[in-house]
Amino acid sequence: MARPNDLKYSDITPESAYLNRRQLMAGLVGAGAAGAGMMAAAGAQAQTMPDFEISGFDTSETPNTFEEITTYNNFYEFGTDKGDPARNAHTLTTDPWAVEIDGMVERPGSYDLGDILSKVNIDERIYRFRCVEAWSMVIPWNGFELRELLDLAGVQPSAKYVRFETLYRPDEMIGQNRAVIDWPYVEGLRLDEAMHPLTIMATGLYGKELPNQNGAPLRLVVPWKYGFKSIKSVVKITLMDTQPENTWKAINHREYGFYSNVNPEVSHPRWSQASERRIGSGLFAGRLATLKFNGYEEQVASLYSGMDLSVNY
Ligand SMILES: Nc1nc2c(c(=O)[nH]1)N[C@H]1C(S)=C(S)[C@@H](COP(=O)(O)O)O[C@H]1N2
Ligand SMILES: [Mo]
Repeated sequence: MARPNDLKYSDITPESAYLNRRQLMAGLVGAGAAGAGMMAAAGAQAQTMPDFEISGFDTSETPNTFEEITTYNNFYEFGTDKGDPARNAHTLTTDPWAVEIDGMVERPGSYDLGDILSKVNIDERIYRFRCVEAWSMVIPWNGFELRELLDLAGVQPSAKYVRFETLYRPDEMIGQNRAVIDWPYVEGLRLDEAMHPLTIMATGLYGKELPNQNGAPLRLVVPWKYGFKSIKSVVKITLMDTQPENTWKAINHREYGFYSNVNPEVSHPRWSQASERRIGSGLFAGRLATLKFNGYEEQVASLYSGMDLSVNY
């Protein structure tokens, strides 16, 4: 399937033209045998599953609208209601921006974002996105593989984990003036998860610059994990040999773990994870069956072979 490579900030694609292209591609896919595998995998839940396939990096599902993706958010630095980030995040200054990379790397230091962007390959990824709260979207990201950034810094052989930290700037992030969580928001990945080609640093949406409420100017996206792993507005990356703390696990380790892989078979202590509510009024909106590793089982299950996923949730 043809897909654009090296999409840059400057390659602005009007959303309507973009959707038409996507729908055309989805139509072409539908004419073939595609989708059968996913339908079979969904088994008894097939009736509630849209007919889609994940080909290469992209899902053929209709993306959520720009409006939906940018007005229904979790970004506690700007408030805890879903509409707060869209209302409040305009106060954030995202230029200049730099990422400090330290710990077990060959070339520690402050990496200017503009400089990073001149050295990596910006790509388009249409990913499924599943929040631990059991809502989901389909999001057309622009971004680059995290491993490209880690390679710029040169990961030392002793490193086993990657820690990420969000900006702490209460003057510009109104929610940080309340102790809702222990700021700054932090997250972590095992090194092999961080180096996986599905793991990206997003810099845009729909070919436009990433809106502040979605984690501008640079946010992690790990599509097979619950949304809270996808930390926003990253300013610091540390390579370590021990498992880093992550914010939601620190808040409540019984309810939120380090791995946080999407898994319909492992319930949250207060709700089932077997299904999800697709945001929006699109064709596939409504209650859908949740898929193991959020539909990316084929690509990532081998990372967890031999692990008990109900213990390592
Ligand atoms: N710094 C930071 N990153 C964050 C969050 C947050 O509150 N602060 N919320 C997380 C959660 S719970 C989700 S579901 C996603 C939401 O991303 P979206 O608003 O772009 O859909 O961001 C994640 N990253
Ligand atoms: Mo979330």
